[in-house]
Amino acid sequence: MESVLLDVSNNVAYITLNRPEKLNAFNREMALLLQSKLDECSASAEVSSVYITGAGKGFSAGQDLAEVIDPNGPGMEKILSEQFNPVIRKIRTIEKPVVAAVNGVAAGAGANIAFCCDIVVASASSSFIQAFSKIGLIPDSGGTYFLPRLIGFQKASALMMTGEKINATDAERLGMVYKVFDDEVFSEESKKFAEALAQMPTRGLWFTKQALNKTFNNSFKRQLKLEDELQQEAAATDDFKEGVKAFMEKRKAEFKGR
Ligand code: LHQ
Repeated sequence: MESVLLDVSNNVAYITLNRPEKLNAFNREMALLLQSKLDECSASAEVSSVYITGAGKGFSAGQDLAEVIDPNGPGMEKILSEQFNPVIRKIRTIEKPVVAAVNGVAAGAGANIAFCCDIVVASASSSFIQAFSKIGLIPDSGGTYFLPRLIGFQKASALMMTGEKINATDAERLGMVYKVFDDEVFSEESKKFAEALAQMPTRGLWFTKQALNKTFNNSFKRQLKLEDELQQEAAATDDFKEGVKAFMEKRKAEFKGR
């Protein structure tokens, strides 16, 4: 079995991190495979949303620590530059919404991969740990960028320094997670969520993502300008025409993603 699985149905690319016996900790092969699966999702016209979850009881325990101390391993200098950072960049730049469906523990880079996704949903029994401080590392994989922006500097600072485990209810309350579903219905509900996104105007969602990608760095003035530019592009799509037409005709819109 591959360490990352990809299955496309109903216009959703279901990506499963698949090293359940290691709580889906990433070795080099797995990180590179996730990159190539994201590339496949990006290139496929059949894919309109991406759903990332973990096999078994965890989402991902971050970097496989056995590989870090393996003399034949990739070496510290490659783990971020070649393995995790490209994953984070691909998730932020893929022209489709990416849902992290956190089904269990998400630790270290595993948590921060979830936080860089467009929407994070979690099962009631899931948990989040900025595990890095416990082994003398700093939070990586975009964690120091996204987490303070999601939950505020103070709370991010505390979680990163203490390495405290946060349960799903608290994660939702803090703003790390959009929705929590009960364990019994998590798989079904989170998939329905990704399927609903796949039926939305894909280009419009991509323009929204582009605006959000810039929001933390742009001035107010530049952000208004960017909204104007992106809105012109959104208004030029067939989906916009169909959306307005369907509204006027009091029927459900049928979007084509273009
Ligand atoms: C693991 C792991 C794991 C290997 C569970 N590796 N086997 C960037 C730059 C360079 C270097 C390092 O990393 C990074 C990015 C990072 O992600 S750093 C942070 C790395 N992750 C961690 O420090 C988390 C380590 N794991 C844990 O603290 C616990 O496993 C958690 C709290 C996630 C879950 O605890 P439990 O539910 O009690 O499960 P467990 O500890 O029993 O784990 C189950 C198995 O998975 C076990 O294997 P075994 O053969 O004994 O059954 C663990 O050894 C293995 N595993 N995480 N990261």
